[in-house]
Amino acid sequence: MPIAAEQAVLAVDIGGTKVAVALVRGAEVLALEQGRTPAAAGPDAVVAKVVVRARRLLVGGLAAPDRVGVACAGVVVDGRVRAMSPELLPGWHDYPLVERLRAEIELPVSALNDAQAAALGEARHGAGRGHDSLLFVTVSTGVGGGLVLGGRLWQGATGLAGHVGHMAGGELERVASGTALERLAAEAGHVGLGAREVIEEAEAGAGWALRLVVGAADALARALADVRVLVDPEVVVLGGGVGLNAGFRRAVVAAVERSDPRTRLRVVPASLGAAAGLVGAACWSGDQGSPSTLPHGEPS
Ligand code: BMX
Repeated sequence: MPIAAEQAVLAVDIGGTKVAVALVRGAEVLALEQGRTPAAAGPDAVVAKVVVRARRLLVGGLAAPDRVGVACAGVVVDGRVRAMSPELLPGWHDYPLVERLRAEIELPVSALNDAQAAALGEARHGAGRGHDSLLFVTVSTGVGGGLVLGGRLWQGATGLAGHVGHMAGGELERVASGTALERLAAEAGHVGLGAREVIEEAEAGAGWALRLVVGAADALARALADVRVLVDPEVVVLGGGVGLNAGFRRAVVAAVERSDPRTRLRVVPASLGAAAGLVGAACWSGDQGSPSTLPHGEPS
């Protein structure tokens, strides 16, 4: 008997820097529309961007998705988003993201934190396949994370689980995020450089840049040691715009190698790359069957 083709999902990934909307089937991104997040303009402006891109994909007719899966930075509970790092997504206090999207796109919508989504994506289709447990870490605008334990995404009692950037009072995000590298470089007199340039400078041997990148990598290695002590996952999958940078990854691997072997974790790159959140959001939407996520209270 022929096996029915897996249904496509309209997947959305809202980060502090980039908004991506895609048609996803399994681990395959069939079509992608992305651009900068109008973060400073607030959540309604971000949703408007998502809707424009979604409509473009839907009229493209490449696939007819039957649902929407959203990965969004911030703590996401019951379709509502609260920023943990309000400076990265201003105005997201208790924002009804799912409700707003559902009003514009007549499909069932589900949402979860962006790094938790990426953890699920990598666990099912990426570098975490074959592992029972993993921590996904994104080093991007912020530093986020997601835990898969016993093969299941662990969001915690209130959706906060995995927010590694906020461990130890937020020290990791303050020194290791892309935003932090940019800010610290400016403070060291190198104004206008992005995280990528700072890493390039470090690789070229500039002492000031090396101090920043090694400082970021060491802070990440310390956080990973704490995660090992607390949950002892099999592997750490590193992603995000900065996390996927080869120079940054080398610095992280070196920092982990310098750390105490008793609490060391193995770090591997996200094999889905920048699509991890989209693929994970699509997986998550497939796992949700709640009628409350259907438009206008339609029965499932
Ligand atoms: C911050 C926090 C996390 C998010 C992480 C990575 C907000 C807005 N963000 O720690 O929820 O997962 O950044 O986000 O509270 P990104 O924007 O760098 O992808």
